[in-house]
Amino acid sequence: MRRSIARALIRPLALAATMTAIPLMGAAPVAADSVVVGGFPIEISQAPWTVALSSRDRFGGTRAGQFCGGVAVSRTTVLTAAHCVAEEVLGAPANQMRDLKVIAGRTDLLSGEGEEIALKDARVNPHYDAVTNSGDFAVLTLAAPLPQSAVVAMAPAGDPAYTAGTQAMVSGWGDTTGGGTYAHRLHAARVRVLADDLCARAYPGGLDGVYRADSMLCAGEVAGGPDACQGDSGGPLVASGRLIGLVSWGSGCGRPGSPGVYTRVSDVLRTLKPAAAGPQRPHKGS
Ligand code: 4AZ
Repeated sequence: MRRSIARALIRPLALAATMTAIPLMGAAPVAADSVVVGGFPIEISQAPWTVALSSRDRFGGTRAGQFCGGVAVSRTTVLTAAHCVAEEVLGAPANQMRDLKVIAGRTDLLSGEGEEIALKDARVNPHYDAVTNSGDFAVLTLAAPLPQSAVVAMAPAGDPAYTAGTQAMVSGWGDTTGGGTYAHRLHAARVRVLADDLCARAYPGGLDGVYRADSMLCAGEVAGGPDACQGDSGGPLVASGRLIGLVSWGSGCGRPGSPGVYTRVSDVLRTLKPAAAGPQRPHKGS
């Protein structure tokens, strides 16, 4: 049981919501730490690259079907977490889901603001490892372009934005308390890039997962507090105006000694074929 609860804590909102044996309230041990995720509401104009992934068919319409976050890296390309669009979460391969959409330009999920865009293609990183969580990203191609103003640049390897101590901001519609309180307005939290050994020590392997510095990025506050949480997965961590991470996993939310773990965007760039990150993809999805 302990093991399965620990697994549940590093799964997206989506999987938690679809698991009957461990419903959302299975996240209770996190709330028992009385953590506060330490964010604040923002307007979408303050982080216009933040998008919501939605499937009303799969997750219900009360929060516009939101189940994960994503980030626009070109007018027709959105990055998200691989674990958000894995078949076990969606119940079908992402490319076969008719109502899988990206919601852009919307602060409040309950409003009709912005646009809902269908997908032309969804590709999970073929090197994604669901056991270690390494390579946790997927590339979504949109059926219609976003405004250029919604696009954020990806920080290349060696960018000083990856340096420990750098201030960054994470945004999403996920759990704001660690206890299953899902936001309907967009929230953000200020976190700091942390040294790899902090996460290596926090996550040496075992129940909570293993930190791999080549494909993951460690961020949060050493003392706990501001952090991403369930439902934020796939969303952006931005520093100095550039995308450095995608929300991926962690042990609980905002706990001292358990920083947030993000997909390292320089590793995404290294893995992607150059064409896949470009503004246009000429081929049609399957
Ligand atoms: C999740 O389950 C999740 N505190 C995302 C981020 C973090 C923990 C869990 C980091 O989607």
